[in-house]
Amino acid sequence: MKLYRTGSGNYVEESGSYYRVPEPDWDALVAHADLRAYLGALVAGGAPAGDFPSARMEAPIGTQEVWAAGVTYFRSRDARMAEAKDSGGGNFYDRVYSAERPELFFKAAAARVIGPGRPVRIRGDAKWSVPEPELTLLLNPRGQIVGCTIGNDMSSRDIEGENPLYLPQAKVYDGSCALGPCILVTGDLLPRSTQIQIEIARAGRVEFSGSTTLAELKRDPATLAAYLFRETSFPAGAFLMTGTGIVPPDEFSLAHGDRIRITIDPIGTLENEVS
Ligand code: DO4
Ligand code: MG
Repeated sequence: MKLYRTGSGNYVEESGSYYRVPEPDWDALVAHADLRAYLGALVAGGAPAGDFPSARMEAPIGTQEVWAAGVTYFRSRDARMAEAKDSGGGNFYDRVYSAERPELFFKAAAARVIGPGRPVRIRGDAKWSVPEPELTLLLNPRGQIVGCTIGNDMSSRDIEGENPLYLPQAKVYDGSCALGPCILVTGDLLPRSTQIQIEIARAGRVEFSGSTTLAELKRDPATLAAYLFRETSFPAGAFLMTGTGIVPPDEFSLAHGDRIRITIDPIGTLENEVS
């Protein structure tokens, strides 16, 4: 089942049909004692709504904070070590990749999250900007994984590489976090064979494409979630990006007008243009 937030309310999709969700409050939905059963009952008892196609899609978020895990794929470890080697910070990334405690950082307040079809941004003071396509968990206030979505952890690699202490500036700025198009509400974690794909088009041509699978994700999503909730409470729940396994070649930097398409098959495609 997929849960959508739109300008005209919330919808659940099952087998190609869309049903209106009477609960208008996203935070209340996320906090539901059993969201899957609640949505399942709506689908079983309701009539499909025909007005979904005309609804304006919004980011599937209420007031949740967005957090992110880093260096959870070998490819990400390698890229960070290379970009930070001149600053002497490379070794931190190697250590965190194999440490028991994961890297977790604050990514975005809900108000700063960009929805599907809306523009993401690159920093004006960065020279090397990339998208990071990431499976993103939705956690309820009890820290349970209730579903997942697609996240784009837009990043400024030159700022991050200059000094690891600049990470918040490389990661947190207006238009740096996109989520959507929906929440896949599932009781099971996605299989390790699940593909994450990205395509970046410039002036109508594919400038970069790449893919990875969840088999390359070194950390167990449930363990990442447990670390996030260890000593921090989230009364509205939280999103947790699980890290990137796709890094474009070093010569590549995003440009204004680029179109970023991230696909995780059972969830859908998140598409944003760089403004
Ligand atoms: O440590 C820097 C951030 C890493 C990150 O965002 C990722 O691996 O996805
Ligand atoms: Mg990332």
